[in-house]
Amino acid sequence: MGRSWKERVFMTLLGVAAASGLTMLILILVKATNVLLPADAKFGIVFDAGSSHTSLFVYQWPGNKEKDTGVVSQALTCQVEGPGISSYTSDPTQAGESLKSCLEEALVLIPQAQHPETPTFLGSTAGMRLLSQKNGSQARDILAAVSQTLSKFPVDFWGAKILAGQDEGAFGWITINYVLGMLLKYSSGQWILPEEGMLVGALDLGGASTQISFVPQGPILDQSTQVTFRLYGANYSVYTHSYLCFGRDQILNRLLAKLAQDRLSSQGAPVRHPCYHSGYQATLPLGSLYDSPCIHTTDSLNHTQNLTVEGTGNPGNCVVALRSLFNFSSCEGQEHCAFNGVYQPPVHGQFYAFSNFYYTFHFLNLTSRQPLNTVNDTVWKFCQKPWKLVEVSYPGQERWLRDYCASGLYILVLLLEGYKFSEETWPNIQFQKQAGGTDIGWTLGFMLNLTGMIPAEALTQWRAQSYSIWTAGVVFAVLTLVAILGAAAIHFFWTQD
Ligand SMILES: *[C@@H]1O[C@H](CO)[C@@H](O)[C@H](O)[C@H]1NC(C)=O
Ligand SMILES: *[C@@H]1O[C@H](CO)[C@@H](O)[C@H](O)[C@H]1NC(C)=O
Ligand SMILES: *[C@@H]1O[C@H](CO)[C@@H](O)[C@H](O)[C@H]1NC(C)=O
Ligand SMILES: CC(=O)N[C@H]1CO[C@H](CO)[C@@H](O)[C@@H]1O
Repeated sequence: MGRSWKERVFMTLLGVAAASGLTMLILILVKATNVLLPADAKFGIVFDAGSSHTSLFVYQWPGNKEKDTGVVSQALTCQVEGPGISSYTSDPTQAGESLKSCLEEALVLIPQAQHPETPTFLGSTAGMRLLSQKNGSQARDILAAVSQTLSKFPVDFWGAKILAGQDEGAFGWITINYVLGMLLKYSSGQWILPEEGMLVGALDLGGASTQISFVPQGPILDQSTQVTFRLYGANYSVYTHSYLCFGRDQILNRLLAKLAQDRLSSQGAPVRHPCYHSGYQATLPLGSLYDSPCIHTTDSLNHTQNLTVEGTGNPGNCVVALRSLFNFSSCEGQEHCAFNGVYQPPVHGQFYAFSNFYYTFHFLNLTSRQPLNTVNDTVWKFCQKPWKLVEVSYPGQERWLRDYCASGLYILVLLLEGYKFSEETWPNIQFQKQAGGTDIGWTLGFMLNLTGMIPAEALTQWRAQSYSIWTAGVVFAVLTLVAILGAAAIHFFWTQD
């Protein structure tokens, strides 16, 4: 009788051990397949239609992890041939045609079965903003032509639009903070919100506009410069402003137009350009300068005229000429004011400076966090080099070569006198094109926002699920162990009899 009682307990305990061991194995397998088996990658496509050219970006993320932070990576970039889409005013269909080959390249990379579910966007920036100011119907025609071309592709096309300057700044800020993992961190088994002080600001210099975006130390006193987000359960209040006509190309054109106008008194003489190297000489068509709404015509100018320009290589005079393109007097007597009467709280925290900030400083070898006086010296020395010497030193780079002096000095005037960075805050600026293998710009932030990939609320659900699997695993492990030990004990005493 006693024997069969012990036998039954023994068999029961073995049964429990087997069942609970099996359950534990299944849980481990579930966890492992989640981690090990890559869910099908998903893709998204964004066209960045800038004022001077268009780029395409393909982003990629694991299908089962879209709500995690920092898992979206850049899979491909493609530079569209030809000028920015805003240049196709006389032939809008060509604007659409120009985008085809990059999109075809993207579709080769993305598995065919996924094409229909690949969200595809086109965002255009200041070049189209200017065109829509100048001639709204031309801007609409171009967007319509572009949409018509892109909607013929087997992708999930979400449309082509002109981004507001404020969105361009805000999405750049989201991109850099997302890529750096500043919005959410995974640490010791859970998601945590990083401290606010870790957030970085974004400095973007496009062809036609420039953006500054950061979280200031104090409150933002002018609501028109504030954007607020709720990301992963935290609220962010970001200062952002976009200055139209302060992009690199527009500044260079405005500078030339200003110098040409100032020369009016001495008709016929060549324009002496302090930002071009000494010995540089060129004849430029004057008419094309006045196409832009950034440049105000004075009637007395004959626009069909060609302009003869001579470089003088004088960085001091170049800075004076660049300053004259800013309106600093409109900020006089106001405490938190940048230029052109725009409110700006004092810069705060680390900044990433990308796009033309990066390209210009990369050429000048100034992207390794050199101190301000080194940067100043380097730019001034470069400006003072004779054109002959510059030309032979950088063969094959003729296209922008004459402009690095002006854009280098412009960056210094903009950052120091415009945005009010100082010798003290200068080391907080990093000139960088990429972070974590992803180009810094507005495109990633734009796609994350539109596809709802950054949830407003915290990742509690994910955490709870992961936590309960983990707890259950431990419970079953203990149960298995107890049952096996129990069975062993019974067996031991039983065989003692
Ligand atoms: C805009 O462009 C169209 C065609 O290119 C032209 O017919 C029209 O007059 C322009 N409108 C303005 C306000 O310049
Ligand atoms: C600068 O801004 C002020 C105030 O907005 C304006 O009165 C002045 O005309 C501007 N100056 C120039 C040179 O544009
Ligand atoms: C940047 O560095 C490279 C390599 O050290 C050098 O050849 C080039 O002249 C430098 N460029 C400038 C603008 O100083
Ligand atoms: C900065 C920005 O434009 N954010 C937008 C993100 O998307 C939501 C809706 O999906 C908009 O309401 C926000 O304005």
